[in-house]
Amino acid sequence: MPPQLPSHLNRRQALQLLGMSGMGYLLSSCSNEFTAQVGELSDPLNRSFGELLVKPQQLIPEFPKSAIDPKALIVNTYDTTPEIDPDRYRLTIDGEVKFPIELDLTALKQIPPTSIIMQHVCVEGWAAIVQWGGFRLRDLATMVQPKDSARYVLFQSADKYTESWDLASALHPQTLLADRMNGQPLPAENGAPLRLATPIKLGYKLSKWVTKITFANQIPKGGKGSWEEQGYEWFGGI
Ligand SMILES: Nc1nc2c(c(=O)[nH]1)N[C@H]1C(S)=C(S)[C@@H](COP(=O)(O)O)O[C@H]1N2
Ligand SMILES: [Mo]
Repeated sequence: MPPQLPSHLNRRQALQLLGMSGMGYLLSSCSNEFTAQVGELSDPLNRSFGELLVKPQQLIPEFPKSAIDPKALIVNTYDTTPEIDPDRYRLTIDGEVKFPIELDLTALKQIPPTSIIMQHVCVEGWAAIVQWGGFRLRDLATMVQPKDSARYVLFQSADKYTESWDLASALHPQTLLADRMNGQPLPAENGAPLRLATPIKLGYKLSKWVTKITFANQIPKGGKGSWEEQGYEWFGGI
């Protein structure tokens, strides 16, 4: 795939958007709509990006560094580990967003880094405490500015694995796109160059080798997720 330039924004403009605070975003684009709804309680699934960005979300307590158990994490892959050339890797973000974009790893590395020590829980009966390093998915969302119509986030992976999430979970401050594991670069079998990590969802929701993120109004037929389409519960919350 030849490198493609972002369609609406150049990389610098897109990254500059990251400097914009959540409040700045609201004041600039949807203050009236938001203030009209302040105080109203509604199903988180019905909330827009602008509302969710400022809505306080409960944080899951982190584990101490001493709890990390590198041997407990079992590689659990649906098919095989895909081969990804980091120089040719691009992450596409599209769908119901104002600024669809395609970013290479150099651009992605400019997003402010963070990390979390959390428990990874696989429904197949194992769990592991892992430290994931990367950046917040909400920072990437701020760059592309999901439209009010965006309610779900769809993830595509290089191994054809698919996932679909509710917008609130995707924007949770502890939901990361990770490129580091236990203080080291993320190994290929664990999802390099980029995988999902969050303490609020089960292991099967945490796509490895993410190549495309689509903000959507609906989940397409057959698009709930690789395991969900075979009967796993969709929300996959912990
Ligand atoms: N792309 C992709 N992501 C995936 C999977 C997969 O097969 N393909 N397996 C899922 C499951 S069931 C689990 S438990 C975790 C396992 O992550 P790990 O292999 O890093 O332990 O990845 C999840 N993400
Ligand atoms: Mo799993």
